[in-house]
Amino acid sequence: MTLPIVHSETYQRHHPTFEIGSGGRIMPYYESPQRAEIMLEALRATSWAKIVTPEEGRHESLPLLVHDGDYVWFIRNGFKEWLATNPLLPEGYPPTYYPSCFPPPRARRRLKGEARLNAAEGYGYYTFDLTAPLIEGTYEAALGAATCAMTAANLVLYGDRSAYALCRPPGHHAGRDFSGGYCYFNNTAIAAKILSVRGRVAVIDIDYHHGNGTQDIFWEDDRVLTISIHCDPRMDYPYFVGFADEVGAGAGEGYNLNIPLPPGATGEWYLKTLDLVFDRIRLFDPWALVIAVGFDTYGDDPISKFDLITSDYVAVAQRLRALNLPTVLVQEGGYNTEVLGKNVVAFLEPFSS
Ligand code: OKP
Ligand code: ZN
Repeated sequence: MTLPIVHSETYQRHHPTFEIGSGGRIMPYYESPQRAEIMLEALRATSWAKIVTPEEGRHESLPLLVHDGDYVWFIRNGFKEWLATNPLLPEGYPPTYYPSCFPPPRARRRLKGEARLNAAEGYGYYTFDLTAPLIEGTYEAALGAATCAMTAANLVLYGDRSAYALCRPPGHHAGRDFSGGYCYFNNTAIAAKILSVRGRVAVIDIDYHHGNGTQDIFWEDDRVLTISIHCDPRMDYPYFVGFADEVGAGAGEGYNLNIPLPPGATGEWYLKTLDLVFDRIRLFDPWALVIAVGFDTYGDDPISKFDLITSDYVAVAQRLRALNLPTVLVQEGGYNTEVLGKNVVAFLEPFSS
């Protein structure tokens, strides 16, 4: 009865001070280091969690498995280059690179690979909202999270039945060449890509928000089936993507499945939806499963509008476990720090046997 929990302390290097919320309100950054601390503490207190340190070394080519080189370059160097331009820094918080200009529709194709030349504003090319700023430790933390996902994937490749990566910052909004929604490198996609060396892999994203980055990365891929159950984008973030008619393209047509649910969705509703998804997964016949785990589907999450309770996570996990596939679990969202501990324990326990 054990489950490897892969965790790296480097997440602490990423701690933006504030976020710009609805109505332009300045609020504390919801995706805080505290989230990981709380989940780790709760897991440590169980009998079955086996805390594992990530594989040693700086795996700097890892993000290139799923992201473009110019994008990775920017996440790695953009902050330093920006700081060297001596930007006007507001007082009272550490230097934080928020772009102030974004490419208008259809203009983006022009600057591919050249956006980096403008150190002061180039980041506007690479990020689609204002929740993924670059600070001094962002790259290190994002690389650390990617390394945790890789380590969990390798454990499963080499015979563990399941492994969990306690990733922070999260990754499922990060696409081939964009960040956003607290995400920089797509940890879930990295795990899936690694597992795909052995055959077909299914990704199921149960975070409250659409996994638009994962969808983007595997859009034309028929080897990785991407499925996301999330709040209807007409009603919540990421607003412009995540609709049911987005099914993939080229060879990947039919290998992306979006299931939007209305705000207020309960555990009962959620479980019924899961059953539908299982038919698609069985038909695809993958050798392994990657679960992008979010606890922001919880009723009292501060930024979300679903209505799940802790026992629902047990039921969801039991069903996913019953698929009987080697499984990598990758942490995404969940922002109610009062309940993150009990929810992560409830969800992971079925995977410990
Ligand atoms: C990341 B993940 C709060 C707005 C928050 C960004 C949400 C990112 C969610 N006022 N907007 O999928 O949990
Ligand atoms: Zn989320």
